[in-house]
Amino acid sequence: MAEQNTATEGEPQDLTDGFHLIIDALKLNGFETIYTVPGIPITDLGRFAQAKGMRVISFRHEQNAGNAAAIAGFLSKKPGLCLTVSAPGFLNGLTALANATTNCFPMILMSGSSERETVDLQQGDYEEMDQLAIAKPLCKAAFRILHAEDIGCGIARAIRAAVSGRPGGVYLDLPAKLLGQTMGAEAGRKSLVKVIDPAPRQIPAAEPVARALDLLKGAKRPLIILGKGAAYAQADAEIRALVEKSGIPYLPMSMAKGLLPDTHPQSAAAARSLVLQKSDVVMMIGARLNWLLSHGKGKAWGPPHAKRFIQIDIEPKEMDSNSEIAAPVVGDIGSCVSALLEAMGDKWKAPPAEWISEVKEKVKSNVERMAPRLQNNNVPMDYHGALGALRRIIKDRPDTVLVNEGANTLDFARSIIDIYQPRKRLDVGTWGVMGIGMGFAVAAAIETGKPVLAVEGDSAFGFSGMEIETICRYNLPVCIVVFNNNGIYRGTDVNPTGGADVAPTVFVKDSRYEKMMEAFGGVGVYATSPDELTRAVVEALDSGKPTLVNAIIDEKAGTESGRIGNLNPQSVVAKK
Ligand code: OXT
Ligand code: ADP
Ligand code: MG
Repeated sequence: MAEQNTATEGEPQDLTDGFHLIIDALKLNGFETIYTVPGIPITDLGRFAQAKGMRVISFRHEQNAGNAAAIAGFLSKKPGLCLTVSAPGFLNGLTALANATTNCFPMILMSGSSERETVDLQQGDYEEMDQLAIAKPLCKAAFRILHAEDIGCGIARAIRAAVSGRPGGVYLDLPAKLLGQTMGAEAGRKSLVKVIDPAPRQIPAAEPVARALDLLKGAKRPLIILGKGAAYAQADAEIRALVEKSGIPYLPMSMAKGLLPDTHPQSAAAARSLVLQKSDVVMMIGARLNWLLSHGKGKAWGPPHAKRFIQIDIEPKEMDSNSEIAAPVVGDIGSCVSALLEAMGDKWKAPPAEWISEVKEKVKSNVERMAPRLQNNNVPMDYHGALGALRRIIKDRPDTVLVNEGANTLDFARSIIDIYQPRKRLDVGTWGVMGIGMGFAVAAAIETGKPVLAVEGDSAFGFSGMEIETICRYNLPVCIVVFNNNGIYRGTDVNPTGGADVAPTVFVKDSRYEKMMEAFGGVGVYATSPDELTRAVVEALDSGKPTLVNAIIDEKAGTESGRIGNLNPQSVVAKK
């Protein structure tokens, strides 16, 4: 890192600077990859990081770099790093930072910024913005480093804030002046901090564990819900052991699918409504009672106050946030699940046989009802025909990472494509946000080294579609399937006035998305039937070549907002 300063009087002194101290601090703490868009004042930071052996993945838009960092955090349990320029680049990255925080993914957004003196007097600097103030309410913590000697401490604080307790996003403000600041190389080296035990285990006390087990023991119709916190925790063997030892049916939230294979005999995924309605004691492991679980009350949950909840979560404030939690177990999931397993002993009694068989019956009938639809070879394809083909491919290649966004494309894929391994399904998460697709796909390929299949609604794809150039540039094994139904939800809406503008949900009909991929040297395929789709995807996964399959879906097949149309407010004025 050192340069010689010969300008000073006397003995020449080895110097370092802000750029190099940041890189050294990151490397000291085991960071290997930065997701970024270069520009003033951080271009050289990316260059030097690459020169020092870090992987610097350069995107076409910061939101996608930020989404890549966020999902890298989810997959690795270490903060993902995103590096942006000031004001507009920072703001572009901020959506991803806020989304990461909402989803409890650890990431650090590092943005270059203008000089404090000019920003604070609002004198109109290049890309002037008080970024720290803007970031603060949207993330877990926000820090600014003003002096080179504080870089070690600043990065250590960012790491701890991102991964300890409930994980989330952290903003780190890097004023341009900091990057060029110099200090003695030896003093600089000593100022760096290696973070020891960044996410300490949080072991639950015996009492809450016993309380939870008492409740579970007395249950007639128990249910376990696994959320993405359980997937994040990487306590896969313990969680599986707990589910299997308890004999209790479990419901995976979408990103917890695969924690146990979806074909597991205790999976109640295909009996969702029934188990929510009829269960009497529900144990959530790394899942919140937010909108995705109807806040733990209302019609979906059966008669009011008939349920008792056990919740395992690292965040004590989560308890009672939506419904009363009869048995809170606060701690990290690995420790809590191990403690439960131990306290269960060897004589744990399986839940009543009537409950198990009721759930199994429902699963069987839902699965059987769906099965024939998944075999259809209709042209144009419907969601079942197309996703049936992809389901068979994933079954044969269970280590493929599935990225999924859209409305109908998302909702049908969630229930149709079985997942067999933990953290192999990445999707729109807590906000239902469109635009995660290509960022997640890039990071999934880089972080896991496994093939990636991104199943994208045509609208969803558009939010990050330019990153197919990034995928081609880094030659990543990503196969994108665009479910092209000519628009948002459906392609059939019409402008009621008969005017020249099409309806707001409708796109250019029969768009040739595959040609975009060809423009960058990737493989483009136009697929009109499940057979053609199968051939194209199998070939892509075999070859590892960046591929985009334009899958033509019947434009009438979808429904408004997929499975969540009920969330659309009703107009008091009748639709014409
Ligand atoms: O038990 P029952 O009988 O109920 O049956 C259930 C299961 O038991 C059963 N099941 C099975 N049966 C048989 N076999 C198997 N294996 C099986 N597995 C399950 O199936 C049913 C359903 O099961 P599921 O899915 O588990 O249950 P359910 O009831 O759906 O679960 C409830 C939820 C809430 C947990 C679930 O629905 C869920 O997770 N939903 C997430 C929804 C979501 O987040 N959607 C995305 C947002 S929509 C909208 O906002 C969009 N926008 C606006 C926009 C956004 N989002 N972001 C930004 C930045 N800007 C704008 C846009 C623009 S979507 C969108 C684009 C859409 O267009 P596209 O072209 O991209 O996509 P297309 O629609 O395809 O055109
Ligand atoms: P889902 O959308 O799958 O239901 P959520 O994002 O709502 O999942 O919930 C995830 C929960 O997991 C959060 O409340 C978070 O605090 C918790 N969590 C994340 N990591 C851990 C961990 N290592 N130990 C315990 N709880 C965790
Ligand atoms: Mg669509």
